[in-house]
Amino acid sequence: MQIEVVTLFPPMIVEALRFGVVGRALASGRLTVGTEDPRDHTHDPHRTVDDRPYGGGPGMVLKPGPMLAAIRAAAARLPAGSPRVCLSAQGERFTQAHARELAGRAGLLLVAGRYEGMDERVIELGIDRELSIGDYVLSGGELPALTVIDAVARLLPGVLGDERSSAFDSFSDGLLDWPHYTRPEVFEGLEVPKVLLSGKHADIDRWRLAQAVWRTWRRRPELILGRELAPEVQRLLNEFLAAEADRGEDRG
Ligand code: 4G1
Repeated sequence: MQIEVVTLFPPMIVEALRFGVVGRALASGRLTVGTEDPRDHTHDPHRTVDDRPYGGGPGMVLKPGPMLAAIRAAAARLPAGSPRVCLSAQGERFTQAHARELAGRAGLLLVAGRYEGMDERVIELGIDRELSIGDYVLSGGELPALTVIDAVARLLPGVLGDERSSAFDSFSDGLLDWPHYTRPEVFEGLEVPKVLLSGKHADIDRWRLAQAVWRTWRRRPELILGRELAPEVQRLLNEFLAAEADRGEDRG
């Protein structure tokens, strides 16, 4: 897969991608990431990329000319029809479903903003969709772009060990993780749950799934409500709810 990022700070993207799983995806050539700097598409001596907002107010806005020229230059290196995505707080919330969808494409263009954001006409002319990684104020779209690249890269064929990808396609998909433990067996007086030491793999699988279901229900019920559940997950949830009702814990 080929990803191009339009950013005023190319090293922020390139340097951050050198490590771990994504670093290896790049080294193996399964992923390539290029950058395009809007400053290289300016024509004045100061290489100006920002200007004051029409209508007044604080802050600066990215000038449309250099932004759109950079988007077009980056898009020209990608397969025709590659999605052009702007990272912005106004976007749809980025989820694993978006990551899966984007990982199925041969190319992807990501545009990171700075200052107060982009001239709206750049979005109209050069962007297909806007994605947001969450509701907080940031100083730029680079970390969101890196978030999307990381989530997408791990879904590319051959990037992860197949053990893990297949485990995540099973019914635990869409649930929070179960608790993890490694040696030592007792740490600062806290023991590893006995079942994990039993060597009974069916029991261990059941325990992990139960932990994932219970934790998800407790911490992120919206991940479960209104979703089609695997029968195994539904059964565990029903057991959990029945036990909760018995203990009268449904009042909080
Ligand atoms: C209005 C958050 C503005 C921010 C409301 C999530 C935040 C890109 C994201 C902002 C950005 C809220 C994101 C804000 C983002 C131009 C430069 C836009 C940075 C910028 C809640 C600043 N997911 N924010 N504006 O943070 O790019 O993708």
